[in-house]
Amino acid sequence: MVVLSQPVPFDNHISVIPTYRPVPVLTSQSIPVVDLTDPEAKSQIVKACEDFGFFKVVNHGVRPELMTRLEQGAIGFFALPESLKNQAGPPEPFGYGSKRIGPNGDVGWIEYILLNANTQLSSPKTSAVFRQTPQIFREAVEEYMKEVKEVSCKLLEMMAEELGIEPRDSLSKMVRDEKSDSCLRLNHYPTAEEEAEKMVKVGFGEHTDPQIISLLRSNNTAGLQICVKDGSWVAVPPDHSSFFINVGDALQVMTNGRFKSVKHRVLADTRRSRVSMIYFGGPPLSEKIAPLQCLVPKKEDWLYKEFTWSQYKSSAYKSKLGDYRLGLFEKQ
Ligand code: GA4
Repeated sequence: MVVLSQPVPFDNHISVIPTYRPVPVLTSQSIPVVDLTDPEAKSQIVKACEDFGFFKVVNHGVRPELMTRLEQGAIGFFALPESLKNQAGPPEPFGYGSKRIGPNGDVGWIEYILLNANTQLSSPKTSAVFRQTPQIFREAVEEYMKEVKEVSCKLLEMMAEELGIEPRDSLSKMVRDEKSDSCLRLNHYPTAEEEAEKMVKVGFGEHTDPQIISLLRSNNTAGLQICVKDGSWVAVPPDHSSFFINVGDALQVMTNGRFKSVKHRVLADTRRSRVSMIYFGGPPLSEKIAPLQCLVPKKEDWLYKEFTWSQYKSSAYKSKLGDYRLGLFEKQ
């Protein structure tokens, strides 16, 4: 592996997309919105996971004050001088990163902090994040992780019930496990006012999330786009009070392809900065991932081979962001 010691200049290799081809904006009619207090919520969630692998959740129970507190803390960190931020980087994969995403040459118009949900206190790079920030930031991170983990587990239990998966906690227990390999990503997509108006920068290139489920919350700056069934990209209107949920690769496998791991990307807004926080609910490293027996009893009907989460992760970290990672695990 080639290790670059110099930072990549801001403009180098970051893809740009002409803005004269605007993508359709998903309206509240077309984007699935699930109110968690609605008695129909379970069936709506399953339909959204089948049709889009993506939906928005309202009435989720996470305190708006906590969301704002975490956002403010993240803004505080990103406002620090580069030299201090760099003490928490480069990410391995946890810690502070700027422009480079993953170890294989992907770049974006972004800076970020990646935190492991379980060992954040013991990793040297993430301890450096908290050394540079006030104690209230660390507290906000911890409280937030607890609350979003609960929402993730609730969603996974609602899915399991609707799909008839027994026991009901078959999916959620992987995320609830104290060894669960979950993480939190805090992203900052800076403004780019000096840039030519005709082009927008790719903040985070197209990819699917490897884990089971992702919960994204952003400020009110646009940028997130999802790829729908016909292959076209649609812009998701931002909503700082809601969560946007992505089905991840592991859930696609466990449902034998019934739920789709949604391809998504973020285009940076040239005038307004975007701050997002994403919780990725993942299984423990030793967990075996395969289509669930109760959904697909006959092994010959399985579309995927069984693998451990640790095997999937190591292959993911050998891939480029936009690669189709599930290909390696499909049955011939
Ligand atoms: C995409 C989803 C999450 O942000 C992430 C990313 C990870 C990283 O940034 O370290 C990866 C990417 C993500 C998938 C392929 C590999 C790993 C960068 C990369 C090129 C934290 C994750 O789990 O997978």
